[in-house]
Amino acid sequence: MSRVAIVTDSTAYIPKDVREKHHITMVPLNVVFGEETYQEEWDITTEDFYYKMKTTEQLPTTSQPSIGLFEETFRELGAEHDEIIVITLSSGISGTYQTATAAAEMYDDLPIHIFDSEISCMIQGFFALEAARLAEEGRSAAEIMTELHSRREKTRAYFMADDLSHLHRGGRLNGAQLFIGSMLKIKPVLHFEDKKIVPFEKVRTEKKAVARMRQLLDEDVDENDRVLIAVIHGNCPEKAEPIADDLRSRYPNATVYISYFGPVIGTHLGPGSLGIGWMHQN
Ligand code: MYR
Repeated sequence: MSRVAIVTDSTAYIPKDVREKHHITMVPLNVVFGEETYQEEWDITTEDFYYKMKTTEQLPTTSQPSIGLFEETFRELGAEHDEIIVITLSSGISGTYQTATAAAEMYDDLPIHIFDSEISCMIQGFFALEAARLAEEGRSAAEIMTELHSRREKTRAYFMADDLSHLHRGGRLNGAQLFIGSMLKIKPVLHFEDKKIVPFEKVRTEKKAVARMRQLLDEDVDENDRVLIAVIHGNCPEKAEPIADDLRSRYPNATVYISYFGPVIGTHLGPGSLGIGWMHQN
């Protein structure tokens, strides 16, 4: 039986106890305030990050994990596994996928497969949890990779930023150049297209953006579907909780999680952001 190790990066925001339970290894990205670099979760909590963002004049930036950190992780896991699968945030918004690929090419002791989730946050986490479940069943890395590719077709996420200037400043908003002046004043619904973030629809208020995201979910998910849903927030659980409660009663066979935009993603979305993402399970 093949022993497959599952690795994901910190932007999946899978809580530590859940990762430990499912033997998922996490490699952190970095958030940088001035001269200080913090590996998220290891050196800075989400709570401290949002406090710092509010109280520090200089806004943060982010960077991918070093190639050395991936190599070290592969070496450690290589001692007890036959293959490794790494699940990264979208290669269209971060160099993490490329760095993991370069590290894998330099390490030839065992096969390493890199999966581009083409998304991020808890939705990326759903891929890691699914991979871990299959690895626990004894499935090979090739079988797990096939399943992950098929799941990617059944995965959606929409989100909005309370203040779009963070995404604009970090250069992660595509296809909006012509509209950016007017867009900064509204709350467009965003999504991923070809691995990049693009506006999905221009909506004027947060209330309408949330209603639109709900409607998109309703259109794609039938009442009795088995589906994983995440309601994700940037330091505003009070906005996410009622949405999640409502979804739990509307979709009895769904598993609905409340998750968060941690430091790295929070740098680009800012506080007050909201997202809804889902993955069909059959
Ligand atoms: C890096 O510096 O490599 C990390 C860059 C991260 C960019 C994040 C942009 C926002 C992503 C929002 C994802 C929402 C998923 C529901």
